[in-house]
Amino acid sequence: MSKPSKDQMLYMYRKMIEIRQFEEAAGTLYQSGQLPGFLHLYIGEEATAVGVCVHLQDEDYITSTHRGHGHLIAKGGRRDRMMAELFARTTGYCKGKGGSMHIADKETGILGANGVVGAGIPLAAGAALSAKLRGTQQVAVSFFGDGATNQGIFHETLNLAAVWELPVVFVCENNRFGMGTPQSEHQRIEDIAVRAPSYDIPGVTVDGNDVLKVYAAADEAVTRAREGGGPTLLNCDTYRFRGHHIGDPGTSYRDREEVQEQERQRDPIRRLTEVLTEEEGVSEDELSAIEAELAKELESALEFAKNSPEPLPEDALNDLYAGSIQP
Ligand SMILES: Cc1ncc(C[n+]2csc(CCOP(=O)(O)OP(=O)(O)O)c2C)c(N)n1
Repeated sequence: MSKPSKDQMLYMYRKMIEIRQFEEAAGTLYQSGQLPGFLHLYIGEEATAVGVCVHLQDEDYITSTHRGHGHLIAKGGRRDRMMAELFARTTGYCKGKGGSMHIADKETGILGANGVVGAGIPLAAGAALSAKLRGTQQVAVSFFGDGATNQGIFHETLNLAAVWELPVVFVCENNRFGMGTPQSEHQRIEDIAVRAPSYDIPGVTVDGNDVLKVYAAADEAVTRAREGGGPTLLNCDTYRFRGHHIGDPGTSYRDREEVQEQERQRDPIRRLTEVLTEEEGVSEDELSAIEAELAKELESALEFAKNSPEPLPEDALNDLYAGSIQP
């Protein structure tokens, strides 16, 4: 099992903190009525995005979901431009017209968050096909939830990606629920990796809240894709600490005690903190300094977003269609 260096662990710690801080701030802003649109928080699932994206280069691609902020930050998305997008400002990644569920950035290979469940899966395969035809070493990664693995497009894409041996990694984030439906009520299987052998590709399940386990499994899957070995289904067992979206108290389909237990036992940031302090000789002070530095950076991101202009009504139809729109 490959193990990250201490520097890589510190990098992953930083990224998980960046995500957690962003999500906590977004939640507070939304609840105080400052953000338009919808919000699905990724809190508790940070290790999956970070443990996978640490293996990707700028030129590699990801496709994301409605719960996408963590994937985007892990892939190199900037928190100031993401926050500006959430505030619907012109400095946002989509000039304020996309919002949380549509953030995309060609420069960093972010092919988009996506409000349609499962819709990012074939986009990643398409990007992987393009890389293969162009003869580059690029890899595409698709993130999606357990609910998305019941969509027809999941099966069609895995089949074709296997047949064409595409450089793609399918990353399922099994956070145990599809909206208010527990996994046991939407599919008979528990281990989603068992779907991989039907397409003759490797399927691996790891503890998605242990960034070191995700790191090792993703290392293998990304290397396989990059070296021409075709796709992998990587199933990360995780847990959503918050409601499905910001307005969901999450009390009708799971017990408060279950959530508290998960938070106590499986917080991915706390787990990496323990490894860093107990095994890698990093002091609590060093970690607190990283947190403080990132909190300051987030403050600037918020200022940037709030002080940015709103889109003008006359620009409403610009950037929506290929080519220019004549009035
Ligand atoms: C095609 C489609 N069907 C239904 C919905 C409504 N919907 C939004 S999120 C969601 C649940 C998705 O669950 P999962 O894929 O497990 O992701 P999670 O929310 O758990 O991260 C559903 C059904 C949708 N957005 N798109």
